[in-house]
Amino acid sequence: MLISKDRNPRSYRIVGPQRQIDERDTPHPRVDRGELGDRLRTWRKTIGEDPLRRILSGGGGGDSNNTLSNIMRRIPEGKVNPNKIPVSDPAHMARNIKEIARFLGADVVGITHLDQAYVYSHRASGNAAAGEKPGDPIHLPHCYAICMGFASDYYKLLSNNSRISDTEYGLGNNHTIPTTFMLASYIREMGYPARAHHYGTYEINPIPLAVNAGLGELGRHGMLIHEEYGSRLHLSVVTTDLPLAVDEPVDIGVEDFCKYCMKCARTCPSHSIPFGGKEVYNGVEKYRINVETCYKHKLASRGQWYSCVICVSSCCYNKPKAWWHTLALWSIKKTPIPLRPLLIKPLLWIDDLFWGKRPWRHMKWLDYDNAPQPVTCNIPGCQAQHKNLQHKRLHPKPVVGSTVG
Ligand code: B12
Ligand code: SF4
Ligand code: SF4
Repeated sequence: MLISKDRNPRSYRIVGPQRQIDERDTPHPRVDRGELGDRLRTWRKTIGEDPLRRILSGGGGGDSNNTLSNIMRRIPEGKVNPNKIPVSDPAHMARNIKEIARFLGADVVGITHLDQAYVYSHRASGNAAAGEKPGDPIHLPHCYAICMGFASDYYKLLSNNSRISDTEYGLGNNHTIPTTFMLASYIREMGYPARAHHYGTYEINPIPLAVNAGLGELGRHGMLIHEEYGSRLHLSVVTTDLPLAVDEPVDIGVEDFCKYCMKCARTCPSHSIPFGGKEVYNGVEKYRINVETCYKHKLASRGQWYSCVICVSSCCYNKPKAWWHTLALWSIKKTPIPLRPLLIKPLLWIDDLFWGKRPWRHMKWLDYDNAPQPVTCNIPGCQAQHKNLQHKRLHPKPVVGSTVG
């Protein structure tokens, strides 16, 4: 059991000891073992009829050497250069490292202490070239976590759920790989140990680390929300012993917004996002989605898409870069916390008015077109008249104050 150093972020609270999570108990390995049902296990193995999907995420039918993340899972990390560059000013080094991370491709960067509570206890998959086997205990004694975010295109995600939003989401995952790999290599060449945690391989949970590093706050939908990019931000981390000054968590009003907004909960097609308050799980009080129903919603795609991104697109923080978005965020941050609801309620009304209660756009790109299609049911013998997959009644929003914790 580990006691985390409380950094007082507003979007979560440490209320007890935390145990490290075994990566084998996280959702993908559980699905691969069939614990969420045979249909989902088969789906994960066989989906992949689109070539873009196959290069971006792997999947059945493709050559794994055509998928960057699969290749990266098989290579060992480079050696640490024996000639260590001395660091006399960790704050100066932190500024340099952030500049390099941005130069190498990250959109946002923050640094925090590596809290062992967010390091997996055991690995789920092996890497023979690095001498790592599935089930091996993870030993990651580094002091710092350099957390990076890679933004996706706002409009492509608005085509949710479609092949277009899939490719944008898949590309974002892949964008994390080269930058994270190069930053870890750079630090090793400076003479300090460093490990890259990206879409190809993780030994840590990036979300709590990114919250602690000040990249944003944890939203009701369970993801990190950044003030400019919302949650259309893919996360990666480099852990290291290079001496660095750390950042503080930020307050961008997510805690207050999520109490009243609930747009993600209203639009989630699988009812996986809570309307109610936070809950305590593994020593942390935070919002918690129903991971199983969210994962199983993939079966509803009937081959038309792969990754649901509705909660990302719905979130009011997820907007294209514009002066009015910056102004709204600035006003929230400057308003004293007790007065924020007075500002949030009109902002939510404006959000629904201009961006819709269920943000979505018709889009054509390459030969893809996300216009609603009549659904062809793939359940043998099914006679039901299915509506198209975009058509959905919103879940009613409960009366504010009755269930919010
Ligand atoms: C398995 C997985 C999935 C599964 C299960 C969903 C889930 N939320 O766990 C499926 C395939 C359904 C999925 C869906 C999605 N995912 Co996903 N997923 C992962 C993965 C690989 C592991 C997550 C995990 O272990 N969950 C199991 C347990 C830990 O979940 P939990 O107890 O509910 O805790 C969640 C949060 O509360 C938080 N958390 C856990 N402990 C603590 C402690 C503290 C203090 C805090 C603050 C937070 C925190 O992390 C968990 C992940 O959401 C991570 C990458 C990674 N290595 O972590 C990406 C990741 C969480 N997914 C991501 C995204 C973008 C998505 C989707 C939008 C796209 C998609 N369809 O694939 C949806 C959004 C669903 C949602 N609302 O969360 C991003 C989130 C980025 C962000 N800005 O926060 C991640 C980080 C990948 C990345 N590299 O960027 N995902
Ligand atoms: S990814 Fe889709 S199904 Fe999962 S929580 Fe978000 S909106 Fe709901
Ligand atoms: S949609 Fe609203 S409730 Fe959901 S995470 Fe975003 S701000 Fe919070």
